[in-house]
Amino acid sequence: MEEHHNPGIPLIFTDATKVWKANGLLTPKWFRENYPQKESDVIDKLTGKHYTMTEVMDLVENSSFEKPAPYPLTFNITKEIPEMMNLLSPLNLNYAKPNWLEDKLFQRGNWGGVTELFVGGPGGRFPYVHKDYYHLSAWINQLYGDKQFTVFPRGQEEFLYVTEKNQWRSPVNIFEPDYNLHPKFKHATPITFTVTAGETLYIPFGVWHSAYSLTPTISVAFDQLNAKNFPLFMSDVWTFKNEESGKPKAIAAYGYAMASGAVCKVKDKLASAK
Ligand SMILES: O=C(O)CCC(=O)C(=O)O
Ligand SMILES: [Fe+2]
Repeated sequence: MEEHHNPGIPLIFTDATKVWKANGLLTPKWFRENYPQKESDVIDKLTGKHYTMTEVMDLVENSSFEKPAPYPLTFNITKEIPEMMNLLSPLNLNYAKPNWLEDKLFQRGNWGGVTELFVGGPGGRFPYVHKDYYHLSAWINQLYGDKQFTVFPRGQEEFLYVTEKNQWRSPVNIFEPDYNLHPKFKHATPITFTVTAGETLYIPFGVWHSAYSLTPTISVAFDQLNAKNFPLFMSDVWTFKNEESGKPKAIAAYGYAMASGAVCKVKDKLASAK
């Protein structure tokens, strides 16, 4: 926690996914054979339809650095491919604990408790540097191919031109920075590294990051919430709900989340007392 979580320095677990049946199993071929028609979250701008798994795999296997496939191409595993969850068990890898998003109380609220499949091709860049909504911590499990990540340790918001308006996304194009427009970006000290099949990347909550697919890649990402990020999470619940649905709904959601957090906190205490 002191060396990685607190300063916002990412951590790679080299073999945590060995407990998952999915480890070594998930390949483009496997998805083509098992779920050819599953629909991606992403819409093909030409046809107006969601890309199917077959189309996604065609896109990433034909992607190149000169002409990259759209990135990210995602699938909501929790909702669209729930039968895959048994290949990802225990979801927490026995490391991402405690995780209140695994509790039924938080699975109702749609507060980021989804397990997502990310598919990419060579040259595919996450469109912006960002921090994750609701201040959740992210666990990104690379199961096929190589993906490069860029992470900014805590305290570099100024160099990323984070403002009230750009609270979640930086306007800086970190891949091709324009130093005339963003001169302070010169002072940023990003950490750039590659995560390969079988490895798990932990990005602590509130830490700014982006991704760059180097080969056809498949990863499974899930989020983590517990007592550490709960206060920031609650503040986001209020802000997002208030903006989205107004004060009465925000009060209800806030109350529900607060009570759920209190229950999870007690459950943590009981579990650690065992
Ligand atoms: O492309 C990736 O693997 C990173 C995705 C990410 O940072 C996100 O969805 O918040
Ligand atoms: Fe993210």
